[in-house]
Amino acid sequence: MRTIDLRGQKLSPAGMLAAVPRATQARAEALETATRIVDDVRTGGEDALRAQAEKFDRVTGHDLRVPGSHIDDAVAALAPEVRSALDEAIVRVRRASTAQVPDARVTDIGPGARITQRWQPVQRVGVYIPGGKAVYPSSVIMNVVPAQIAGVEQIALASPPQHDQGGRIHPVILAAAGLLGITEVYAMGGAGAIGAFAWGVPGLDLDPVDVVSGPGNNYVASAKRAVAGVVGTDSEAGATEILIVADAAADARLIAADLVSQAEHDEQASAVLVTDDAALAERVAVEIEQAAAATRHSERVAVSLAGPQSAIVLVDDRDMATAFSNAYAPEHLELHLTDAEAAAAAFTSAGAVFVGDQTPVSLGDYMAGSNHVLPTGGQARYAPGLGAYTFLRPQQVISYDHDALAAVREGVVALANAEALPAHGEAVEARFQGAAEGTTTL
Ligand code: HSO
Ligand code: ZN
Repeated sequence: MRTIDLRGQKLSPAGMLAAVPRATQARAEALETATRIVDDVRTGGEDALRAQAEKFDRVTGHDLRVPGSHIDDAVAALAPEVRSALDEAIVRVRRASTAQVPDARVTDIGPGARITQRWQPVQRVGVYIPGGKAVYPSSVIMNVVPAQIAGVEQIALASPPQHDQGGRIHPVILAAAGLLGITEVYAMGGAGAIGAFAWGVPGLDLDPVDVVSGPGNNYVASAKRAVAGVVGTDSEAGATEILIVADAAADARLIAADLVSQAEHDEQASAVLVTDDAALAERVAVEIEQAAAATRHSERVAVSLAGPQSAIVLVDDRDMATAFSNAYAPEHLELHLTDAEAAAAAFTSAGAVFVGDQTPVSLGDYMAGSNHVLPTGGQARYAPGLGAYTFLRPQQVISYDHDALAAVREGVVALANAEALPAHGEAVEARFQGAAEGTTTL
């Protein structure tokens, strides 16, 4: 892992970003391919999905709609410690997701004039869970629980059929769905699954959904772009990122462990340490060599840590560390600072902030109660992670009575005339003329 010394340099946010460029993905080609696959499903339905399963998953003759008994079997087959961990994670994510549902709010605009802001769940959601190199039952929880807490009535789940499981989907993914009471599960993968959710598949009784959520590779992300405007989608999750800001008192061993933990996901993962203490930087450089060599996925980790997207960054002071982190807007930010609680307020751009050295990202990946689907690639500058609000639409309900309308009657007419839309004004005037005059209450 390289060390970049930015001390003494007066860098703009863009200059800081240039020092540690993120890995980029080839989007144009993936979008073209994904669009073709999604269109195939729209026109070819079940046949197209089967052809795609044969081509991409090497699976034929499988159940596209997973029978309920398979879900029950998967739950029954869960190892007890995995089952209780999933149960505990569900309880915790439910608790935190509940706090994400805003109460309706009524605002009195004037006498007899009221606007209610309420939050409506979408009716139907399709959750996509990948099944290739990365098999994450925890992601089932992170997508399904917020949707359930939001009040979504129908949740369907899709995951690729596995060649080595006789065309069934990964058993622990299926079991996690079962624990959450999901009964509509499809063995279909990749861009085709996104197309099936967006357009529906009549032959399978699969109705189109309102929102598609869930992680996936470049093709899945591109498929979500291809169906934008047809369905809502969550934000695109790219390669995992961890940025740690640490001071002189930080524990180098813990920092190395946490950097390696996220590098384990992907060769493209970014692992960045930002510190103003050169001695700590040296200690971490030593620790991380050892930790990276000893870990099970050491090859993948080595590629991630050696890449230009990973670095130890030396800065002048806390202010510069904060500025760097806010410019970078990491998916995960860990604060290994003596005053971490107080310092957290200044770190405004991060998918999630992990405060203090007893709060590692891998806690958040499974058990903290927070969501692990978070914005990557700097999207944390403007986008949130997945939450109950992903499945909610704020909606304004407007209610005026006759007198309240009378109070703004002239203003509406004036603006309508100014826009050369006189019928707009006339619609208001109609309430004050003829039979309706004085009797209409709106
Ligand atoms: N760190 C990943 C989520 C995950 N980790 C799932 C383990 N399983 C992206 O936030
Ligand atoms: Zn992780």
